[in-house]
Amino acid sequence: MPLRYSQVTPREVYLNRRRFLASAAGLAPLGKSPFSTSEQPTPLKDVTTYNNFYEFGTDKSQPAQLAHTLVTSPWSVRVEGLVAKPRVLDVDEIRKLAPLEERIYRMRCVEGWSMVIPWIGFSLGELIKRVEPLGKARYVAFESFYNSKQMPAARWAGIDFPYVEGLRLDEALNPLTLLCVGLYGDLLPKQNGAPVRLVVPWKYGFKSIKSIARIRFVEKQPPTTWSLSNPREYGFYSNVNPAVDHPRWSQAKERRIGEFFKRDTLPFNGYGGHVSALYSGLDLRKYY
Ligand SMILES: Nc1nc2c(c(=O)[nH]1)N[C@H]1C(S)=C(S)[C@@H](COP(=O)(O)O)O[C@H]1N2
Ligand SMILES: [Mo]
Repeated sequence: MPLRYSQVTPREVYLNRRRFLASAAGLAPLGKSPFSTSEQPTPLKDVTTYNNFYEFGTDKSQPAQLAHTLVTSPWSVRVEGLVAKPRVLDVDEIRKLAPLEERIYRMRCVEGWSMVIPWIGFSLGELIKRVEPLGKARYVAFESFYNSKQMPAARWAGIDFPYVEGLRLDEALNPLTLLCVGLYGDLLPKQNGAPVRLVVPWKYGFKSIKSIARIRFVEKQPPTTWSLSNPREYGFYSNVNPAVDHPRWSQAKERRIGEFFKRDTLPFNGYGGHVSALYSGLDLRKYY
């Protein structure tokens, strides 16, 4: 098997290259995060060519080929609902809200594959505290940008758009929940959800909504795309759980992209130490 760039490049050289790209992209300075895994990141090529982004087709190779039609500038995100200070933020304002960090997270797709990705962003809580949620706000609803002209393949995807997701407010405030503007030292590629997305590493990948246009604070549990389209198979919580099989396949193991043998899937994708307290008293079989 040929060696990959990331495997033959000394770690220092590739970290410097990333720091260079980051400052070129206006992303510097980059702090390092204590939340990062020390596992080997999945090669950039795989991270950017093996994607789920149904707005650009249901085949995992399609987003890399089709997402160039997404117009990411200008871009604004409406932050609204049950907050004292609703705001419309453009991407530059978002990037400057808090110091950017590199966070190397494990990602686990509900389909049974996983990756390790060096994301760039900051905790979503940094944005949340600036809009001052009201006492009645218990959930956060997220909505992706949708435009049928920029996303012509969406009409064959079999799900409704705009793509919507949601978190309980305490999940959204957990420091692991990342508001993400880049990966591998550079701005987010369009197929990975440019210019701003969510990354929720203890939940199945579909909770990590891409290309966000709207963030709304609400009282009741908001609808989510996959539970709307198939409630028998996908619930609101969707915490990674090797003990609860998907109705059509086991979730006990996963294939790390680039590896041959399967690995055991970990409860909460290995992040239980940070998040399991969020679910004490909740039956995770019922609330899947
Ligand atoms: N708007 C939108 N966000 C989305 C999706 C999508 O189809 N549309 N797919 C989800 C799924 S199923 C996964 S596994 C991750 C994949 O993110 P990645 O391509 O950056 O690895 O994005 C999630 N976010
Ligand atoms: Mo996924």
